[in-house]
Amino acid sequence: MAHALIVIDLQNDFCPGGALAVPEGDSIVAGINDIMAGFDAVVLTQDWHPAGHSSFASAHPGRAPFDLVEMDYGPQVLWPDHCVQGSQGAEFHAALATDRADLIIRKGYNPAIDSYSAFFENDRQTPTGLHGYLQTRAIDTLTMVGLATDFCVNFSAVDAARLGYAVSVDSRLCRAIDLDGSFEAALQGMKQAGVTLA
Ligand code: VGL
Ligand code: ZN
Repeated sequence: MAHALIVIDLQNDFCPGGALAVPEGDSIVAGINDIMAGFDAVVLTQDWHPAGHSSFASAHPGRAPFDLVEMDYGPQVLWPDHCVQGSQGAEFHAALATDRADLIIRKGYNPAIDSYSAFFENDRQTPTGLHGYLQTRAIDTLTMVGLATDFCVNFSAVDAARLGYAVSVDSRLCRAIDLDGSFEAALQGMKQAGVTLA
């Protein structure tokens, strides 16, 4: 069986200077490039929102970025506008070795629902297609790295474990947003789901 590296959302808007910058988000790029050759497959995810996306605070009059709201599918943090389709902010960090990717999976393109996870939208049931891809390539083991530890990496890792993959998150090659204790909560949640934290 085979082992894939899943690189989550290493995009300009999540790096210093970007619209939703993760502290030191760019500091993991070189280390991620360095390990790519050791995997049977490399998958990149790309947060890819239409303008006016429902996860943007700007789409909710009277709301501010980082407010928590209740959507049909559950609680949702409202974010600054970020990773708008076709924008510079949605591009991968320029130093990321994107040529090595076998697959780039985009997520968050549905205007009405966010998608933190690489596997499911935030209703936790609408698939992105990644599971099918990995199954057809006989990949059963995943290492996850990227941004942000407490949101997209966390949701992706927990979903992967739930789907039956052996999952490890290399936290040296991840960085967190850390909103109201979200980093600690994510570490606990991943451990509980059976994710190995390196
Ligand atoms: C992310 C917030 C909004 C992430 C994406 O990549 O962790 N966080 N969209
Ligand atoms: Zn997003």
